[in-house]
Amino acid sequence: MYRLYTHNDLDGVGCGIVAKIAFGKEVEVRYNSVMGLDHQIERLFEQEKKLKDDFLFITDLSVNEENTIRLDDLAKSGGKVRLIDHHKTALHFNEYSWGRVKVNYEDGRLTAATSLLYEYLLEHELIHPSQALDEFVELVRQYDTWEWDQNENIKAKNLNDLFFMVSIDEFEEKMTERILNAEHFEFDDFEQKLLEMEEEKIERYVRRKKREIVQTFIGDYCAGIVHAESYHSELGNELGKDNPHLDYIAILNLGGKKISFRTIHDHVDVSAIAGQFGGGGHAKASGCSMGKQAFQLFVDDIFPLDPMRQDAFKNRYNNKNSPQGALYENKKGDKFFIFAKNENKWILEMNGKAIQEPFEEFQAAENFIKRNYMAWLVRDDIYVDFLKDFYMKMKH
Ligand SMILES: [Mn+2]
Repeated sequence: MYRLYTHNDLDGVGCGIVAKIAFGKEVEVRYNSVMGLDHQIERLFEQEKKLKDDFLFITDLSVNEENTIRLDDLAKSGGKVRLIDHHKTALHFNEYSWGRVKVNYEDGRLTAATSLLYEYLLEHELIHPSQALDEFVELVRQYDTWEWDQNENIKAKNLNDLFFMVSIDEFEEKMTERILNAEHFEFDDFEQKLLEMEEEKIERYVRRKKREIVQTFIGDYCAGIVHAESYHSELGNELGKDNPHLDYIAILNLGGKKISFRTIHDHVDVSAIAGQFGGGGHAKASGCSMGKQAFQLFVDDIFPLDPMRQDAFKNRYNNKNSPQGALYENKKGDKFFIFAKNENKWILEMNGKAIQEPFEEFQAAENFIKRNYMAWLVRDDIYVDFLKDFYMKMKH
């Protein structure tokens, strides 16, 4: 008997699907939340006295110290255990004979739990490879590592959307059957239609959230904070790209008492930020449960603050990166003007006076005023008035 304990996200369920394809009825699969796994493993050890006869896989998740000892004892007494994961925070399991943790492939691509499990089973000739299965595993990997975004592989994102539209059981059953019977992994017409509708719905949701985001400093980092129950990955990505001056985006789910952290930057490791609150994850995507301290910092302290003002987006004249100058304003009415003296010398004026040394890039100047003054790009009409004054002053 095979047993698989895995995560309840797409990558975790991808492991379940791969296991069902390999072992059919010979495997029992359990899907768990990050927080729920340890309890389930503890129960398994309590209730199942003949674990030594089974093969136990744990994928896409880590276990706590007590369960590590249980697993190690089981392995040492002849039981079969494998913990297969791709999270940096799980690398210490490689010290055990049963740990198989790998973050990158030799060529630099990121791994996923689904691709690692598939490769493990291939290597031990426990699964028959097929074109459709290869394609499915690669879609899951690209989604989980966010490589799909760079590769513009919408199919990978669609797979995750579909995953959230149906129950885990339904998804597992449908995908397993499809991979076993089809030559290539494809969506059917009905799913295509559903996915189009879902995409529009997500766009509207993200647009609404863009108007609710709040900016604040927490420690040394400038954070964007937003409340949202769904679409965390999409939100983290869109809000991050829209606001490159923010170090990371924190997405709060008060009902679930959870926080997700996302960043688009290499200089921030959000697994470390989540770690401060007892959570973990990847450098660019992580999460924690919302304890008292996190609630204080991310909810209570910022509740009185107004949301960030959005940059004007229909301008013809007042545009970012324009050498003639871009005009910003803040709540106090201060005006910020960024213009180019030459190719890599961007001057920043606040209320008509140059502040700071010139910046080498426009973005650095904008980051400075957005982080320190919460300024936004103003609409064309204000820009035109400003330029009129500017010109009049020069005449006198
Ligand atoms: Mn994963």
